[in-house]
Amino acid sequence: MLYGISNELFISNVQSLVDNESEANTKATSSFGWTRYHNLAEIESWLDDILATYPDVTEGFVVGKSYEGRNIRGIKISYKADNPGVFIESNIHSCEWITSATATWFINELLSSTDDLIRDLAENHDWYIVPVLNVDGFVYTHEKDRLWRKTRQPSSYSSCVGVDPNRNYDVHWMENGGASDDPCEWNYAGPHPFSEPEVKAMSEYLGSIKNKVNVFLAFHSYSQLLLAPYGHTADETPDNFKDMMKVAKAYADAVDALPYGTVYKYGSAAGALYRASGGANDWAYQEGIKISFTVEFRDEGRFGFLLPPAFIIPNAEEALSGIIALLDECKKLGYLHLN
Ligand code: 0X9
Ligand code: ZN
Ligand code: ZN
Repeated sequence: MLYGISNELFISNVQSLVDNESEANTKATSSFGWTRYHNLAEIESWLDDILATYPDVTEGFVVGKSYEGRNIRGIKISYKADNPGVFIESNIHSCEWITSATATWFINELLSSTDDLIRDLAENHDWYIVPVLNVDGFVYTHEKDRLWRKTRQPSSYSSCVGVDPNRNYDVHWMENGGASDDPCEWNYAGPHPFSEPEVKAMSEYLGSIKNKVNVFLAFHSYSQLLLAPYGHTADETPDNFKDMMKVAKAYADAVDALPYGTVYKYGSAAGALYRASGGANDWAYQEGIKISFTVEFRDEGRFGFLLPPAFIIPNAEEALSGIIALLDECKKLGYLHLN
């Protein structure tokens, strides 16, 4: 999204959106589903249920601990040996609730759908999914400030709290004005690369399995974009950028074929959005994962981060169709080989 500007342009009364959202949340029953947004405790107990229901094909993992000491949890889904791997990082920006709602719906589909295409998708890839990476920020968005984006680690020299974790990876860190060195800014890169325990833990976890991962997707909102490397400059593109654009087009076309009329655009992060250094998908690419995207979900700014819960399932269906098409194209282009 276009930080600040589009918020003001499209959302004239953010508080009323926040109020509507929490009203929808209190009316709902306690059971898990995708008609409202859930807090971290609900997501974790749902994850426990899933792991208990599908013990033969799932495995819980812990990426590491957050600054405030919470576990960052993930799920691996594997139906057989020697599958290509797909890693999904979600909710690194804590206000982007649609990302974890989509990730949990997606996990549920992989495990419970009887549709042939989805069974193929589930059973012929190994899935590593982290529904909520920025756990401290996520709790903060539920309890204190709905639009909080950053981590919750205090600064040693400012009263402003938190770092933009998607500027904190050790990849062209702080280059070309792709992040801020001001702790009070929304895109503060942190005092040094990997200063945030969540980001450091993610890099170590992903680093430890990177040889098994062929595709990396970072779920974000909003703007309806697929963003390839790089974020720090538009003057340079990865050597397989053309392939990545084919893969992105396949995703966008698949979304376009659904009846919702949602349009996805694609390009490099710096080219199609803005300069943003130190991002997760650039880091994953640098580590050798050749298909590596930021996916910016709905919408285009009308609701922004406050996407009403009625859009969770449509958005998730778009992600599912998009990912099926994306992996299909990856396979055609030879990216789903074992390393
Ligand atoms: O600014 C970001 O981190 C992402 N947009 S968001 O509105 N969700 O904050 C875009 C990240 C683009 N990817 C890279 N810079 N690698
Ligand atoms: Zn550099
Ligand atoms: Zn984001």
